[in-house]
Amino acid sequence: MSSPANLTYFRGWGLAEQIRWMLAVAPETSSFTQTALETREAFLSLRDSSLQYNQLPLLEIDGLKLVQSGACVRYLASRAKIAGNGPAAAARVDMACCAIGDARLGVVKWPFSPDKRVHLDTFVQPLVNKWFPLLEDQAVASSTSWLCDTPEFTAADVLLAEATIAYEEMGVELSTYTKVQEIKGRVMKMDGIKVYLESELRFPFPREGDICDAYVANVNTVLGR
Ligand SMILES: N[C@@H](CCC(=O)N[C@@H](CS)C(=O)NCC(=O)O)C(=O)O
Repeated sequence: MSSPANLTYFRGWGLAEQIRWMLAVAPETSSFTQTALETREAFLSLRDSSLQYNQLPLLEIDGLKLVQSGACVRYLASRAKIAGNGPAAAARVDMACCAIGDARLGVVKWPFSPDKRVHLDTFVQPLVNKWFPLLEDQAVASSTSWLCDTPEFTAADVLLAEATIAYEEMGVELSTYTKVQEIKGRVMKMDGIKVYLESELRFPFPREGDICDAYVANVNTVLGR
């Protein structure tokens, strides 16, 4: 890769955090850079030059300007050869990545909910109750140590670890999902992930208070809301 991949988003997690983990996990892309937009003007200029559907995140890699977070994850998975080997495994991995994306909706919406306790009780916990037992069952049924029954880890394991940590940051209790926790533990020990989590590229989770308010203000300024 001639120049490092660059990810453009806001100063926070949102739809970009899965992409950051996917970049971090692969040695070829772990030295990525990022641009956190601060102004409406910067967004409008970027929108006109680079955003195919007028939306962030934007991943610039291999001479491409990729948008749509799911497409970015898929590209990185395929590039790092962690998308599943062969059509059947690739479909299993893709299904799991999409399911984890559904399960993760509570993370994306979290900073924007005015009452965190209500959001936790009415939106986050029902999502967790729906998805984590299914993901745990899948991990238990797998004949390997990884979610999708693959001999090596895949993008689904990386995204599962990321979503689990995000919910734990909100104070959701997930310790009973023991297989999910095992996968999370192994992903967190991966070199690129360890470096990323301790680096300046990693934003704090906008749990509440100043960090949350600053993130919401950043998004609203950039999107002109
Ligand atoms: N499905 C898209 C959704 C992207 C999206 O909604 N991005 C927001 C920021 S998180 C955005 O750019 N909104 C501006 C707009 O839709 O005009 C993805 O996963 O990337």
